[in-house]
Amino acid sequence: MTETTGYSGGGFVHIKNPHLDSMEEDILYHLDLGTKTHNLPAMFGDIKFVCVGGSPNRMRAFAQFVQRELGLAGAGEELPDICAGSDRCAMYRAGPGSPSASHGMGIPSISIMLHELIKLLHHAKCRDVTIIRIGTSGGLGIEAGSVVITDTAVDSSFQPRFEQVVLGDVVLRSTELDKDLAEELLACSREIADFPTLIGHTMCTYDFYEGQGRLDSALCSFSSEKKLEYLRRAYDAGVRNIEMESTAFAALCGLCGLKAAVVCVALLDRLEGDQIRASHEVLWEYQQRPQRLIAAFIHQRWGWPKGPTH
Ligand code: R2B
Ligand code: URA
Repeated sequence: MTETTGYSGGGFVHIKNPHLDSMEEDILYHLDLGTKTHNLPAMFGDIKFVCVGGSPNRMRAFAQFVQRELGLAGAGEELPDICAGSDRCAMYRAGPGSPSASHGMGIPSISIMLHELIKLLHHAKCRDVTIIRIGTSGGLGIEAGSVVITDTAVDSSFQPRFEQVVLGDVVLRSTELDKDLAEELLACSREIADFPTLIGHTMCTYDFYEGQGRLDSALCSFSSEKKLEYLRRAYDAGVRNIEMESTAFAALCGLCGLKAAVVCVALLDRLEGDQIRASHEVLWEYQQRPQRLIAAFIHQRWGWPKGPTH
């Protein structure tokens, strides 16, 4: 069975679960929020834009960065973690109606967080929400430090699909992302001249080592030639970077009516090697590149005040 993306009218988040309506209370366990304990419409009803990324520290840095870049009130002050009661996810307000939240590493982690985040948007009655995942990745045939805007998330056979096992059956979900949003982001990148940005397919794997064809794993059953042959086939199929969340992200957001994009910086070129050798300073600067692009996007889309771009 294949489930495909569909946007409904009204811009509401679609929750495709009839059981939710009959629940007296919905506890969003990993976010430490709930429909009885929190006034979700008052806290989150103004959300138009959500940015998610792997690490709590990076998402706090992103919220602080956006506040600084856009000269918003509260810039420079300590930011409270909205999900402080949970050590699984962190959430910060990057500005009016725009939280930034962490999802951990890999598909199981991002799936849990997204189910709860999407229900949160539904309970809060949010409309017309855009969601962007920012992150790191391994590049394929591109310069380290390049930023890839994903047009299509593909699995490790280069197919645009996400396999979810439901009650023992495999359900195939489409991994379409919003093409117009990707183009809008690319247009914003032209304002930032000091790093390359491109659109390409992103391959999503279940593992960082064997799953991404690394030779430096604890177990390795293939030769260097086989690895390169696989990565070249991925390149020829249009893949320009590799990470670990994009197919699940694209599938869930698409099915629930959120306009979604994935923007990741490449920490290395996987055709050149496997180990991430750049210094902490260089990696820190690389990780700021997707954040700078998103700040330019927020400025362009919502007209927020604009501060320095770097
Ligand atoms: C990119 O980087 C992480 C692995 O180092 C993973 O979460 C991803 O998608
Ligand atoms: N994240 C990944 O998933 N792969 C890389 O090579 C680098 C970052």
